[in-house]
Amino acid sequence: MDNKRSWLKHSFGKRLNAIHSWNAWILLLLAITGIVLSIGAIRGDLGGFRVTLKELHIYLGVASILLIALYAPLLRKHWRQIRTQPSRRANLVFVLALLLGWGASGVVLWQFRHLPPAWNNTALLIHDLLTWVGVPYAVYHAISRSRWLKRQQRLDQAAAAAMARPPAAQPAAYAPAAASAADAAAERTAAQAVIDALKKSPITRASFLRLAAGLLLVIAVGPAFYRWIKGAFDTGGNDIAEVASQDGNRMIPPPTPLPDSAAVIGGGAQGNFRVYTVTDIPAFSSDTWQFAISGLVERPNVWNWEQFLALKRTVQVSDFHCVTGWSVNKCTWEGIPLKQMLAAAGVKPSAKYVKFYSGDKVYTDALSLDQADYDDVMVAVMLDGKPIPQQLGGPVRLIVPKMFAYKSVKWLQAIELIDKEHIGYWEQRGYDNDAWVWVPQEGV
Ligand SMILES: Nc1nc2c(c(=O)[nH]1)N[C@H]1C(S)=C(S)[C@@H](COP(=O)(O)O)O[C@H]1N2
Ligand SMILES: [Mo]
Repeated sequence: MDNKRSWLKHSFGKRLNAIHSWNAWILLLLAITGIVLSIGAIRGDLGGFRVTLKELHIYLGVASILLIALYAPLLRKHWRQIRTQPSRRANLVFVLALLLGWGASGVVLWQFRHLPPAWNNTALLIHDLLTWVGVPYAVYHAISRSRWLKRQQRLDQAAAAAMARPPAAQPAAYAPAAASAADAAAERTAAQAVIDALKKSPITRASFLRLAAGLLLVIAVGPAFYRWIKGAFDTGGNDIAEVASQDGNRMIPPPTPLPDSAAVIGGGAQGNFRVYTVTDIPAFSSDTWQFAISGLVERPNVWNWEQFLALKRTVQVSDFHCVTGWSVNKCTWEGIPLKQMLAAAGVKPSAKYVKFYSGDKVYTDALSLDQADYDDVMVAVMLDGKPIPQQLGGPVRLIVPKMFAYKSVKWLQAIELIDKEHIGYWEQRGYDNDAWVWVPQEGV
């Protein structure tokens, strides 16, 4: 109450200034936490801190929305105040659009559990796009309005004022035509100086610095932005081809696709995978690669690549959802249904859980036997008729379509039947052990 009264007692200008600087600080922290969160390659280094960081990012986002609410009552007066300054008005409209867009898409991403994956996907796209545009804009805005640049601007103005002062009286100029040759030479130099000054481009120090800052930003951010745009709006799964072209796996022979897989019955994956790993990306060769099933089973088994390729495979089309909001729809996966593998191995009655080991030697996850019994849980070998690229978990990865993709262990090399619950890599670091993707509830 006290706070509220003192807030209202402040002058309009003071309140605006306070909101402006709070907004700047919150945006800075949001940008830092958000960008760190979005870098796939450092997920492993962040570990459990990632989850804390995400919470922090959400709190900051909520604070930023509250700040807009605090600003809303001042908007009309502020708008009128800057009516003669179109660049300020443009800036205000742009910044408000950014903040509202970030806020709305952020809330969707935060509440993803209660929303269809398609919403998530769109929200993430918007959130990312606004970040690509907004963060460089904010940096530019901060530089071009900084005290440092304002000082340069004052220097420019001072210089211009000096130029405008009339030159000191030059008695020589009024001398009769009998002027000496030396006087004529001096006159020529002075005249040339005027012409040179007129030839100089009107770029002032301040506008030059502003231009340089803008250019540097474009150079720094441009290429990455271009790559992101290309990936984000390319729904044909081009990225998979690009990722496949950099494959470091040497698996010989390559698997021969089944007819459904060769025909890509799903029509081709829609969307782009973000390559996630918590270790360096491991590489595999068919000379040494092995796959094992063991633990509480009647018939433990180990296969080499050729033997593994002889196992009976099926084809399924399913969607792939990461808990951070992106999805790849209509993936045509070919592989061995987990169910079939478990049946062949003979699960002992004492077994309760299925544990999955990645060839990166760090990542693991687990399913209960009930969960493992879903028909679409697959030990996948091919995606859209091609070997799974190394970066996407090839040669063999798990696919659990009904759950968030942190269950879909990449570089899968071993399955162990166990009797105690195992908490997977990300679940140990704060991810929900209940990984079911939102599904429309029928009837109930
Ligand atoms: N070995 C391993 N498997 C993993 C991960 C990982 O970091 N390492 N990340 C998981 C998460 S959170 C997701 S969203 C998907 C990402 O799959 P992709 O890298 O093929 O896009 O893999 C899952 N499986
Ligand atoms: Mo994920």
